[in-house]
Amino acid sequence: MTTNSSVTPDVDVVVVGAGFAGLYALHKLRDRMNMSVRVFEAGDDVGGTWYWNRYPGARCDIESIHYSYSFDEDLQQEWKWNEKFAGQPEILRYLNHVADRFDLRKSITFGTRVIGVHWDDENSWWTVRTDTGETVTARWFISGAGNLSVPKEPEFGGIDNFRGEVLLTGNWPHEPVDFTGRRVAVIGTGASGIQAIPLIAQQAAELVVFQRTPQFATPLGNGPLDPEELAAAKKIYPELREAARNHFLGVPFDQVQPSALAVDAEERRRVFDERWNAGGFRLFIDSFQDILFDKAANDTAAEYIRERIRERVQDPATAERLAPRGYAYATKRPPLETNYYETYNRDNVHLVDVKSTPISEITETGVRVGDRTYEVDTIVLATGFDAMTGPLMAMDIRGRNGLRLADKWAHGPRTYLGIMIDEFPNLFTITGPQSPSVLYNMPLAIEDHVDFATDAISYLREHDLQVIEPTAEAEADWLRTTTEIAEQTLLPQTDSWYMGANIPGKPRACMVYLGGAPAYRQICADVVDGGYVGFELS
Ligand code: N01
Repeated sequence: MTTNSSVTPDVDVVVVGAGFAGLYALHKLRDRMNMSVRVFEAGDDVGGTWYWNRYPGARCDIESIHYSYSFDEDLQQEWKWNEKFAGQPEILRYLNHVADRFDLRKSITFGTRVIGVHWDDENSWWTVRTDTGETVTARWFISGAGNLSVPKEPEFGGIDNFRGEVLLTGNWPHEPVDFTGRRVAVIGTGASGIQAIPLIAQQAAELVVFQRTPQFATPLGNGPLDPEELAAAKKIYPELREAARNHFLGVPFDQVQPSALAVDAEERRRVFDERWNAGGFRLFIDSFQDILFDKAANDTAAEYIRERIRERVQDPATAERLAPRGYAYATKRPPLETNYYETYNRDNVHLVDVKSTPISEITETGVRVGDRTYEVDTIVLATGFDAMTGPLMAMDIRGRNGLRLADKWAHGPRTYLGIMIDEFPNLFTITGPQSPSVLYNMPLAIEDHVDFATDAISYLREHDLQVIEPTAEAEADWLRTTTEIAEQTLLPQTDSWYMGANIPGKPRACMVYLGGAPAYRQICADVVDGGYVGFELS
């Protein structure tokens, strides 16, 4: 490795993205570590996920008290959440507040997409190119490009032929969309579709929902956040954060019982009812510990949810079509809902099953399924994302000797700890594939990863070093570890974006570390305490 230390790059660090990850990384590097930083953001303002996903009903399904930054005590004390589960506008206001409070915008170049990230072997730095023609060199590169930021291309064609309006949940217009009097198609019933459908149904003249796989959706349980509850939480915020970080999902739940099979049917029902009524992710993560691991335990939760769906949907045939079968609960990311099932009791809402007969194409006037065309004025695509790897692949990242990340990951992602990649030195993937990421409360997952990256940078600087890179061996071990843990769960048996299985041709591989946030955090702490075990520093 030849490092020409007499020349310096344009900046110390380039960061991609101005969502939760990019904003915190910028603040930490620039304001706390006094480093030079450029941030590039494709959107015209801050917010990331919460900038793009403005569809009706877009809302976080982790409680607002917990789904927020913990890095600054004054910040967490001064911000007042209005709802138990914050809607997209409230979270976007929060992120704008953070940007203003720490004067972050001046270091961010908006409306600019990174289209090339190439390692310079001679100088040991990254050369970053943007779609506006700018080239910047940086010693370190931090991707805060998100996990669910590249929309999936649907399998059916013809969208360009449609004469009406096509809307994408993940890239929603900034002006409110008025569906009054319109015939609307929603394609997709994941978390986004399930949030949008009840609100679109209230306005549209007619709504046709195209469902491929029914979901195990459970109640969100939203409402105004009692100011007294918020004040009480703020008094113990540091303890709440600590408890959250020590929980599998990054929320301070503490009612979980060991096994759904160790109790009788009556007790199981009591636990499920209580968690169902309390809302949020409690049924999934705070009922019985073996739900994600044991099919028989999982079946008890799945049957419970099917029963509750049947109670809420008046037409038995529609209820059966909405009842998920053939895969285990929570092996697709479980959506949380408000009035979703009741929406199908409305006369203006129709459910079309496109599992057995898929959508063949979009025509000039509507959605074609088999020999029928559903004529509509507006099509809403809630068809999901090229999750986890898509945002990284989209930047044309090339490591040592020009190795393309797309080639390195041709058979699935390979990382060490989900944050660094062998042959891609000094590049940090915040909440990257094979880290807990989407199965951990995101702001906390992001803070942990940004802290890991910035601590590593500080360590290098303190030791007069410039480059950190995982060893091939550590990376191979991590792949083995994440795969072995995944195989102990039910997740690999289901086609989901967790497995890369929502995109035709994408390699099937588990995209998340399933050992839980506390175990993962301990592993990372041990790596650091051991002097960056599994990394080469130079
Ligand atoms: O995307 P999805 P999403 N024909 O991939 C269907 C997070 N999120 O945007 O299941 C017909 O889950 C597809 O069907 P199938 C959260 O992590 C969080 O809804 O592949 N249908 C599925 O029903 C979530 O998991 C919140 O058979 C087609 C849907 O489209 C993630 O983002 C809110 C199809 C896609 O569902 C992604 O959610 C929203 C086709 N050709 C999102 N192609 C919070 O509350 C796809 N589908 C925080």
